[in-house]
Amino acid sequence: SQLLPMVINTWNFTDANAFAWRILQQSEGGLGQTRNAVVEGCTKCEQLQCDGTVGYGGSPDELGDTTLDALVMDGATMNVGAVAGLQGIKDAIQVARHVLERTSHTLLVGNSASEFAKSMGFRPETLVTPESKLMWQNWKAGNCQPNFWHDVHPNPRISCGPYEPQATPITHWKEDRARTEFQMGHKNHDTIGMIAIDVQQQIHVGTSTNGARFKIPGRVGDSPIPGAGGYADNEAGAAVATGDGDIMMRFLPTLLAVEAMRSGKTPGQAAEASVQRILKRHKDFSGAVIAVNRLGEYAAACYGMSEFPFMVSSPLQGTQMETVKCLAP
Ligand code: SD4
Repeated sequence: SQLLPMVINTWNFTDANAFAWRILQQSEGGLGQTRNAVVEGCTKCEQLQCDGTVGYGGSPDELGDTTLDALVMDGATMNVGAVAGLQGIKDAIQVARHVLERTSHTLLVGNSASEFAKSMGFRPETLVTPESKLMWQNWKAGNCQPNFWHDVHPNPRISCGPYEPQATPITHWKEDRARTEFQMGHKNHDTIGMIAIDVQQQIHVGTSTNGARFKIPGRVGDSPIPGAGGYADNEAGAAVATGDGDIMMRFLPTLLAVEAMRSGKTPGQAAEASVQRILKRHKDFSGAVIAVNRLGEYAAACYGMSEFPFMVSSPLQGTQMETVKCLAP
């Protein structure tokens, strides 16, 4: 196929895509390089703090801390390595790769994931920056602030805190600490989800994010969950998702998309069906799904914004940004 090898990822994360693409070029047809490509491509975003929503120094939680979620999935073996709520280590997807390659486990969480990372030689560092601290202090003080979606969303949403107890206390919750049902902070998050395929149709998927702004500590989104934030199966294809993880993860949208392609749907039909599945039950989510079949044919579907940009590199077109119009409400 002239479409392969290829690298495709969510949002306008050009540098991450170009970097992954360069890694695929290190061997003819990208052979054997797809894991390196997605891991190094997502690492690039972590280092660049893409959109403030990947890597350190973004999306402070209620206590002002930044924690990271990441996943790597190998479409040949269906092996997965993932971390969630990783604290104090910047290289989330590299740690996820270590979970994949050095353990028999799939997902490590929180402080224990950090301990694992340290045992693998990763250096502990604070993920808090002056910017993330200020963002958190403003939120604590109850000041509204525009979020990071402003360039892609027609109506920038405003996030405001702290959470109010509900009028009717939910008594079974410890300390009556009920939050407002809807936290505006959830509405800004631009995960990188990346798919790389070589000429032999070997697929890897990677994701990395710092999750949702002002989340309750311990909150984990879709990104490190196989089938939610990303999924790969060499026999069918791969998909990645971005957006409102709290909602999306309930529907396993990337598993749905891959299974749709397995049963003969085009990537376009698969991506749209998976977004429609969520929409059927939730009208107030924003998100996007990219689907790629094993031939390298691809498509994206989205909802809750006007359009969704994504990056594609392939032999025919080099590295380019594309956009897709989102489904109408
Ligand atoms: C999350 N889905 O933690 C992730 C964030 C994201 O685009 O996708 N941002 O909810």
